[in-house]
Amino acid sequence: MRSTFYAIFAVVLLFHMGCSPKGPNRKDTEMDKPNIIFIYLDDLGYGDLGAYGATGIPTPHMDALSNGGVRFTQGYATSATCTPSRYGLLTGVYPWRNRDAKILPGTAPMLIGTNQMTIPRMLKAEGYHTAVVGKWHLGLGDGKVDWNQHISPNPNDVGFDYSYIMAATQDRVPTVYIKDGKVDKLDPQDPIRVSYEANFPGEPTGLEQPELTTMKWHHGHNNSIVNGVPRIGFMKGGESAKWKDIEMADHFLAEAKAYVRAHQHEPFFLYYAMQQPHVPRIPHPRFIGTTDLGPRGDVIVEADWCVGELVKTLEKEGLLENTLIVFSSDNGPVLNDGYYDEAVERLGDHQPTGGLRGGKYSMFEAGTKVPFITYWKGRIQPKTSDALVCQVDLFASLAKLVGSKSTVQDSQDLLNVFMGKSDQGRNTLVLEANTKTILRKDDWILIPPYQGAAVESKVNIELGNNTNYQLYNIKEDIGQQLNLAVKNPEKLQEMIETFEGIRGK
Ligand code: NG6
Ligand code: CA
Repeated sequence: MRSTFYAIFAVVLLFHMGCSPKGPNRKDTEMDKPNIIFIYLDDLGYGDLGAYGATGIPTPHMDALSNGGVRFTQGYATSATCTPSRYGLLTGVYPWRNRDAKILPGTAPMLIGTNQMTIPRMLKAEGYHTAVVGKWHLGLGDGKVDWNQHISPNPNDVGFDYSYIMAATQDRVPTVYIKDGKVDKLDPQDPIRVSYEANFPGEPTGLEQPELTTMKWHHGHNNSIVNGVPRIGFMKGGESAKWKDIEMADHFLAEAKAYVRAHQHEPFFLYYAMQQPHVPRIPHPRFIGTTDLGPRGDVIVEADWCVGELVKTLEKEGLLENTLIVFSSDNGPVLNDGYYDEAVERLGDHQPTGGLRGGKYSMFEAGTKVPFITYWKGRIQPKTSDALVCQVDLFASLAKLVGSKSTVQDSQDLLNVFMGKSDQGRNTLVLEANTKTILRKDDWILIPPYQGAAVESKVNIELGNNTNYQLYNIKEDIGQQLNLAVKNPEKLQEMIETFEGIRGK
């Protein structure tokens, strides 16, 4: 009796002191400032995980987020390629407003303005600690980077308190990790040099010495060879700093877990930007053969395992009920993206696009419609939502969640939709692929006339170029097979006007 009394007394006292008995280090009021984690995959397609219909790739951990959260069927990246999508995600501004928002080389300058509002900057002002771990690909420095010095600007100059990144992509030099603006584990006696113009004399390349490669290039990807893999761009030196591709997943995961553990006593934002299943697809050996699909399937299983490990860490630290997880991908899927890795040959009946038309780089649906899940244990009730949502909306929605007054140009507050309390998403959305823009409005898609190849033959993806207007009703025709532009001139006119109203003529 006596001990029960004391226990109740202690709990009441804790509440009065503003402490939750569950998490003694986080005040109750901070439930309004949950930790926020973006798990962002690279080139993961709409149909690549079980929760979105895949049967050939086991993704139990991603599926668990989906089954316990809101699974969006109409969730979009802003763009069909990486750099613009990441720009839209972090700034809440459509990437087509920034003409430099294109796939960047590893030496490109920082794309986000150092005075520009970003999600981490907004959250920082609300008391969050903020970090990015993984793929950056938004440019670094001023275009004249000396990779042996502190690089500025870096992610820490656009709102992140901590950054542990690769500069661009796994297939681009420099193939090193960069921690808070400095190349990690660099030996000053062996300086790094990087160029996207010319090779450094005497350095082997995939083009000239293919016998030194263990992964064969199909198109592009024939410059410097690192770990047997020919890359885009030239690099010399920096041996001790070079990453090991097979360890990359474990390496970023360890960083992400350490960050969560270290910052659990304050609200934190972690942008966990994973590298899978972008090329070169190199799983840790323990994942080889976990699917019948070859490396592309195996790295998705590896990514799924990482997601599971991160969630387990949150659970173990008692943080799962106080953490909002947003899961998505930067653009749609591609099979052969420049290396021979059996992605095409071993596909079987797996459909990375989930039956959508196009793929990465494409104006068709598979370019930008991606898996999109919000998960918050105890706060978000499981459901499937057909609401139209875009990654560009996370800024305004999270600002609403944490009580920030900051606004940015294109982001809409869809917090209730992301929390599963409403199905009232956007009405219109302008999407981008290789600087070309299209309109989604309600169930309709307008692709204006564009010059260019119908199919990008190297990757075997339909790009959506056509010299005529294309109009699709994707509710009735999810695969975009029926162009209704001629049949439905009123709708076409309405769409053109809306598009020009947003985009400008
Ligand atoms: C392309 C690369 C492709 C990939 C892509 C960027 C060639 C021929 N192709 O230019 O392999 O790296 O850029 O992908 O070099 S993204 O997901 O980062 O946008
Ligand atoms: Ca990508």
